[in-house]
Amino acid sequence: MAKKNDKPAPRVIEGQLNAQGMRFAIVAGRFNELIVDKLVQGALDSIRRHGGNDHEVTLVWVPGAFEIPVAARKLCESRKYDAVICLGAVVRGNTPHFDYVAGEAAKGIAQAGLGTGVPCIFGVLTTETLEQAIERAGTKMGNKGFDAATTAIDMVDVLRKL
Ligand code: INI
Repeated sequence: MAKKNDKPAPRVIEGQLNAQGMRFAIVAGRFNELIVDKLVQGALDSIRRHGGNDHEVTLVWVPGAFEIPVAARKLCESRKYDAVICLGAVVRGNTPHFDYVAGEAAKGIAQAGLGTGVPCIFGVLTTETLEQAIERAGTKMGNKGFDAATTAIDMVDVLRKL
């Protein structure tokens, strides 16, 4: 029984990590494909381990991270998916236009989600070196693709409750 001076508890809304019946699109940038393929495998692993099904996943490859937003936006607008998971690897060592590629990818992915209301998840590695990217693609720093898919599952469920 509540005591006289007890403060009321807040109503907490949060997502459950159950991907059963959820439909996902994954957009993957082919540039640095060896790394991005590991992110894709990580994302699929998360979806499966949280009760999702490969039959509910569509994988779309685009040339590089710069092209992810236009494909992500179209997938969001199709209303066929509960979330769109964007995966890529932009490595500063590779290019003088790192900031443009990484910046446009981040901005465009955010706009696709905000403009459509479909959770559009930023799973693009932006690192100084190839080694740092490898560390985040299933070696000592985990797998950013797994994390991105887990975030997608969380967001689908929490948005359904709002
Ligand atoms: N695309 C990436 O996904 N990662 C990179 O590291 C990268 N570098 O280094 O240039 C990259 N460039 C290609 C870019 O995404 C576009 O595909 C290209 O500019 C054509 O629009």
